[in-house]
Amino acid sequence: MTNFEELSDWLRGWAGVDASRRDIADTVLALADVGREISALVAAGPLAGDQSGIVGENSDGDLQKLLDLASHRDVLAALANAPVAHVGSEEAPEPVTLNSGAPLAVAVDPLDGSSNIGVNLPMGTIFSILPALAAGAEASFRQTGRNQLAAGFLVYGPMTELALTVGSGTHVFVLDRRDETFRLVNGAASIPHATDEFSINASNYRHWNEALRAYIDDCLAGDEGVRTKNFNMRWYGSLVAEASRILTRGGVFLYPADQRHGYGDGRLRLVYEANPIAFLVEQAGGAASCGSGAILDQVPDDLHQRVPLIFGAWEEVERIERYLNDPHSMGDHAPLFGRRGLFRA
Ligand code: AFP
Repeated sequence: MTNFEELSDWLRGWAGVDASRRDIADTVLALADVGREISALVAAGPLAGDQSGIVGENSDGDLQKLLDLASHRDVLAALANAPVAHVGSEEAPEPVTLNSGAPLAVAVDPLDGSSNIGVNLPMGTIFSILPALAAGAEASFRQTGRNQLAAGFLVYGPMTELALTVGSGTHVFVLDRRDETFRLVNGAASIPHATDEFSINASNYRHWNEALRAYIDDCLAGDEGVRTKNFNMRWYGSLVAEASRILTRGGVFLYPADQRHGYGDGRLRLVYEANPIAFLVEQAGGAASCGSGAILDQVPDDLHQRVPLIFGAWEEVERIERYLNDPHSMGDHAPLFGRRGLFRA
């Protein structure tokens, strides 16, 4: 007999007799159920057919793969039976209305990390639960991240993991394959305030601004440079896998704005990627910034808008903000411009 509390019991204990909390609990359970299904599909790989076939483009020009659309379809089907009025999905140009008058709106990336399909690397599903506004779907997805009632992500990796916050800390559950139930393994995820591990796609180095290059240069210089300590680097190509690692052992993640066409606000989307991650991270004692302010304070003007995303150890996030906004405050630096980075000839 296991002593790890089941997700359904934990949610029931949190919700009690509060009708609004029960609506949130029912919605989280619906998402956990569909996560279980997507996890099985991902785990089957080519045995479930060609999941990586390109079938179209989403509104942002990202290629859509069969598994992207299957996940989107399954999430909509699951939420149709939950107290959810509107769904804002990465895979649909406009919000989808499911149950008019229902109390909740859900923003979702049905399959994050789809560039990892077919190569046995982690993927996931990210969700943000908001109050549905009487003004309708568009308005419901233009609320700041501070209005989120709950947020979470599933990681389809060696473990199928659910990270969840309902505003009282960040909780981590793992799918027990013996009885297909999610069980609580960490009731209070906590991100250390300092770190020596950063996560960035270094192949974009030449596209970053000088301040960001300076920050990464200083990390790479290790104990021979101004940071006086060595750093490690990780990049999984999957936001949820990076976020899971940072919730577990700390670190800092950066997907900054860069000079490539279409990347002026980075790659990640504010409403259904950055906001839920930021809620989970802040609830775990970390910080999440767009480079000039808290992610959760950003006011969306479009469901699919992008935002630069820096999150994790709050001391490191604050340092990166100083590089970006007050580089001369970094004191013991040669002028940022003309610095020689390890990546430059
Ligand atoms: P995909 O879902 O299109 O693979 O994008 C995943 C993602 O949004 C995020 O999960 C990763 O951290 C990031 O993109 C990877 O971006 P790069 O492919 O530019 O490294």
